[in-house]
Amino acid sequence: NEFDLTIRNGRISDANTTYYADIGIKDGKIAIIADRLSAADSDIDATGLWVLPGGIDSHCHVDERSPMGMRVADDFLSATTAALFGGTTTIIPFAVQHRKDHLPTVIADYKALAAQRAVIDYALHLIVTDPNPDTLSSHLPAAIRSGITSFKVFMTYEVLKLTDEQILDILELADAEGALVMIHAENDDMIRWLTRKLLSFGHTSPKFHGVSHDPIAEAEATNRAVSLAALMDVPILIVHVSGIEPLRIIHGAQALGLNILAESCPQYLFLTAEDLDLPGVEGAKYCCSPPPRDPISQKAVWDSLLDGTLQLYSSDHAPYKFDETGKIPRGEQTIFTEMANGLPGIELRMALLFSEGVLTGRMPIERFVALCSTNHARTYGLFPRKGAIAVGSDADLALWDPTVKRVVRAELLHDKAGYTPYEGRTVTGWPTTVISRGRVAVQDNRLLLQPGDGELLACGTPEPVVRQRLNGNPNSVRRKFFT
Ligand code: DUC
Ligand code: ZN
Ligand code: ZN
Ligand code: ZN
Repeated sequence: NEFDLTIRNGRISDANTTYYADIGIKDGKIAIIADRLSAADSDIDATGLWVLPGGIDSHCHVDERSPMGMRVADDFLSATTAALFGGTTTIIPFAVQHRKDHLPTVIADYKALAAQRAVIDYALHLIVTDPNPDTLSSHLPAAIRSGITSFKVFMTYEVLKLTDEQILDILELADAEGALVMIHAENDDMIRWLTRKLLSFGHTSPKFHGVSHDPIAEAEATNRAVSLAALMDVPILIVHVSGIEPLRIIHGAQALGLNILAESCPQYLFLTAEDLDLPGVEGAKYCCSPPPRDPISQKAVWDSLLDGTLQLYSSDHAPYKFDETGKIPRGEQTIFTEMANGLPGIELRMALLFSEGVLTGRMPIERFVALCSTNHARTYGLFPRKGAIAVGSDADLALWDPTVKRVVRAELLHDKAGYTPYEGRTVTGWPTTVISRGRVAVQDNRLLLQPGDGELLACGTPEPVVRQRLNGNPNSVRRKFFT
């Protein structure tokens, strides 16, 4: 047979359409999609299964130091293994420049960590905390040319945040060099003021993390980020949008024709502030920034994923062990300002949405594929190599069994956090077979790939940057006078 692997009798969905066909794979790529193929020596009967593009998780933290100096629990082996078991075949984590770090060294070190351990393909974003002249004039342009075409900037956290003026510099550079800027939008001063007042009243338990990160602080910074983007007439991506207040601002900016992209994550669909209000430090298991909100915000995130206000659904996997080494540095004595900010979610990201969105009839399967895979590939310049079931695309596929029921247990997951905020939930539907570049990667609950099998992907120019604005800001001072 002319193919290395055939997948037959499956129900295929991409971001646009659903149909029944057979797939022939050769040299890691999809070679043919046809009504009927004869079986290759290696053949999978996908009768009853849904054949989807492998997921792309474009927001996850792997082998990274947190703003407070803690280290995330996952390295590239555990993170990519967990991703793979959950149907994700590409991840895009962050190489972090801490202040004073020499950017080329940061990137080289991070690539070395990944190359030894990743089992699936990965690309990289940068986190830029020190946009000094060297970084702006030579290191970032070089990084972009090498295939790192997106970077995240923070408006909060003392050790990470940029001033508005620095963000304008970054936006200008991104526009000139063809990169996409991702923004963590929360008002740092509001959070600090609220935190100080809460502590002075003796409010130290985990739930006050949520109180200190008020949605107004997120909405204000979102509006400011949108304003900076409008001034420059440059696209931006607002990451981890938590609820209705920032969504109103994003929706309004999009209605004006500004190219504002936005992402949300499982914690904003499936958790609320009440989860942070568990006895003792149990609530720390649900501590992330921005924090989970209320049912009104949950519904706003659902609606925005469906209507296109949000284009991306990522995990924001930021796993910290629930002990003194990670999440709660002083054990039972830990106060909310010391808890690590971040949740594990790389393995369950898609299964939660598949179960609660697709199988309940709330979300069309094609929208699920767009939100979990295709839109990530387009947004970060990996399409159509990734995120598509098409001739010539990488054979990264997940075969979902929509009848499997699983009770979520931390010990069944493959990340190293050791707990899951979704413990005890039942999900229906699971990717029982996963294929990475034509190799069967997970089958019968076994990992069939080796550390180092994953490859570094060079990202092209992000599609929102290529396509530029809808009508943009025709009055942008910069467009008029500085170009
Ligand atoms: N931002 C993230 O993107 N992840 C974890 C914590 C944070 O503040
Ligand atoms: Zn230098
Ligand atoms: Zn963030
Ligand atoms: Zn994150």
